[in-house]
Amino acid sequence: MIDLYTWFTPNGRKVSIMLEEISMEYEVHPIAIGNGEQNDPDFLKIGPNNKIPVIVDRDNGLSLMESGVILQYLAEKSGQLAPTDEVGRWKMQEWLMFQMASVGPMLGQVHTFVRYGEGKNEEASERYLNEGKRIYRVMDKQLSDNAYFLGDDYSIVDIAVFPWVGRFDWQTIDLNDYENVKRWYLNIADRPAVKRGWKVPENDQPMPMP
Ligand SMILES: N[C@@H](CCC(=O)N[C@@H](CS)C(=O)NCC(=O)O)C(=O)O
Repeated sequence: MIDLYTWFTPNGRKVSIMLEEISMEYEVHPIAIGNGEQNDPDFLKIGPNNKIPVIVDRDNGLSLMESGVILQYLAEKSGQLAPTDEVGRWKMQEWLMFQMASVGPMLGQVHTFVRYGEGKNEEASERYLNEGKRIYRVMDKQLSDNAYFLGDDYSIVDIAVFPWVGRFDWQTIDLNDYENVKRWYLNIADRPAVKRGWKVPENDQPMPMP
């Protein structure tokens, strides 16, 4: 049984989608980041970086922050959604680090400057939107020869990237400009576990469709 501390944001949704995919039992503890609940002293004991998501595994008492680590932990615990051969494991690290270091942080800046701060800082908006578009081109190329980021098999890398692409509307990105990303997105959006995980914690945000 996993305790999941989360909110309906891209990083939070990675973990709820993963838990739904592997059918692992979990209890949701909503942390309303807009109300500052991530700064609560009790939350900081398990999430010292003031951010969701965080999990606690009741089987062994382990608490983990950082979505990339949480996804790997759950893949290992369930024996699902991660390659087990040496080359496959390194390619998984490569693309997971790309998500954690580029997709998330840069598209997060696009949300900050292009959506929330629209018109306030043109230089920052342009810089991050250009970098965001470059990242979409990298993803489009990787998905041009591959059904999923790691090839033929759906994995935690796809789960890590999906909720970020799932804000293409906020990013003013037209998915029709990235046809391989669009095909990949529509395929994953259709998975029942992904639809369930998107709704955690309960929210009425529709999954945008290109
Ligand atoms: N590198 C972290 C980033 C987590 C993160 O940025 N979480 C956001 C929501 S998507 C958050 O909790 N923000 C609250 C805050 O910054 O105060 C991860 O991947 O888990």
